[in-house]
Amino acid sequence: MRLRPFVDPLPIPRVLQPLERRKDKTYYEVRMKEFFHQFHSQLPPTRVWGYEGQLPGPTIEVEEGECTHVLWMNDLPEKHFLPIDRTLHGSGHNMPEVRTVVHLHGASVEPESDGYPDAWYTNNFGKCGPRFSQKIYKYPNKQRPAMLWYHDHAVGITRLNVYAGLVGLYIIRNEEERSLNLPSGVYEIPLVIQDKSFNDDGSLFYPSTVDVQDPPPDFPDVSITPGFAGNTITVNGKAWPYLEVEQRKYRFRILNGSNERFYRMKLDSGQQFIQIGSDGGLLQRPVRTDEIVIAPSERCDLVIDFSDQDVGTNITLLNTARTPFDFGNEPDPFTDGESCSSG
Ligand SMILES: [Cu+2]
Repeated sequence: MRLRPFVDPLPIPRVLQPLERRKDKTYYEVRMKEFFHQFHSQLPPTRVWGYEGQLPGPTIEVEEGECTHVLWMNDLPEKHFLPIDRTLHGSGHNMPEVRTVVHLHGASVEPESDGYPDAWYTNNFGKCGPRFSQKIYKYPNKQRPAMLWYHDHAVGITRLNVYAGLVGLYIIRNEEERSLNLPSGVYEIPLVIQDKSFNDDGSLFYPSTVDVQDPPPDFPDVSITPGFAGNTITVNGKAWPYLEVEQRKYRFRILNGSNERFYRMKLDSGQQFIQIGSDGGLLQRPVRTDEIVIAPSERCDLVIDFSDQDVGTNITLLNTARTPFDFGNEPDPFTDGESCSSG
């Protein structure tokens, strides 16, 4: 089925409220769940996994230096709904199918709160593996304001769990950044970009058979897929959404949450982006640029000025990167060549 682009409005992930905010500690609880999510109004609801039953998960917003504790709870089913590649390290038949551990990407933390791949835990159904289903992680947030992201990191199935929807944003702020008067509130828009592919019944597609044409005879255990790029670009959990904007400046905080797809983004209006930040926070000074390349896991912080645009103008955010980057297939202008539109 060919999905019509730009029919669904861009959703904005809600900001998660802590259960407790004290002087010395802020405490959050986040539950990983299976649920059904509609990626496009032409698609039926799709089985996904997400934090707090949302895709992307709720955004966690903290102040620089605010000591934050998060209880990450695994409430997922016993079986994975995506095909597990048993040839990958850490993903053998002796392992519980559903393993999770949360990594806050870009955060400076103690090792026991890092969420390294072998620190996984199960939902406690399994007979093997550690007998617990939750962990408290501590985030000191002693770093510059920046947009980080949290995502699953379990050994051998990280790519499946992230593709299933275990993704969310984490924003560190401070007074100094607020004093810069950057577009904020409804004028600060997070964009979580992920590529997906759908089966005809609306379920998520992920390769389950070896896509190497002639597996070497002496190496029969070849991995199912070295990498996977979906043909449908979703932003904040919607396929090709649109955003209505006013004639003013907006701040866009972009995460590439795709498995292997890079994006080379530009605006079809020929406008420039004003890049103000990247993974680690604000740049020393703003940079004007015609296009932005963003690799998986990278973030970029952009200002786009719509004040010179006429009312009713449609502007499309285009992607021109080849996949695999930057020698594979050219993007199809009707599918992975566009990500969202504003007008
Ligand atoms: Cu990461």
